[in-house]
Amino acid sequence: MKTTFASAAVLACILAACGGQAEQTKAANDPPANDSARPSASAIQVETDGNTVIERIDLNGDMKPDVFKFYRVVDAPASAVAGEGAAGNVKAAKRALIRKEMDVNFDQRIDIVQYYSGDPSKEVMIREEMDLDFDGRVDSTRHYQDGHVTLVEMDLGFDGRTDTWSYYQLTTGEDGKPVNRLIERRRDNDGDGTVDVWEYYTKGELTKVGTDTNADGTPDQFTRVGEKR
Ligand SMILES: [Ca+2]
Ligand SMILES: [Ca+2]
Ligand SMILES: [Ca+2]
Ligand SMILES: [Ca+2]
Repeated sequence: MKTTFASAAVLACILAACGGQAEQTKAANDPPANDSARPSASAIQVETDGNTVIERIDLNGDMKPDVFKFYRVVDAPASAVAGEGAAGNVKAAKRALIRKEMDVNFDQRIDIVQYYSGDPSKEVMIREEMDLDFDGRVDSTRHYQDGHVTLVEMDLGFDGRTDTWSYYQLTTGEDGKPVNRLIERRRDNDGDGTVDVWEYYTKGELTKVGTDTNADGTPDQFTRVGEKR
């Protein structure tokens, strides 16, 4: 739990330092202007490999890249693909972010991988994998749809096996505004790879717990909880 909290703090810090994805994309194309918050031009290396553009960004100034961004080139003018004068009057190649890899604790090992889908400047994250305890194994996978998280898979036991699945649903709140809420959480408490406990949430609160007493993989006994009214 301590590790998780620490890495979350590091993560928040890095994300803030990175800025939005639009700003990053822009920073690579623009001359190093007056914005000192951005990584300097020398901190960003751009490489073209076939139809993919790879951007390497050094955030902590040790000359080793910590963020890797992979783009799919869309309708590229020949000059831009060849890496010649994307500046000036030549229109730069359109490119769509497809993957972003981050080393948030600067140990040269990737800790966060984000996957994107969509056309240039309309990219949306579809999945995010995180190694929360920096041992090289993914502990959390978040799945997104239309910008909202739908499922979070967690390895809270940090043994390399998913033990917690949280399902979310976009719904309308009491104030009429859209709200993305936890609706169900499944847990594998004994770590054998199968779910033992099903938690059901209503309006974000735990209302029912199901357990599997005959080991057939589905809940058969239910307990209502938190009945206040
Ligand atoms: Ca670095
Ligand atoms: Ca790392
Ligand atoms: Ca891990
Ligand atoms: Ca189990």
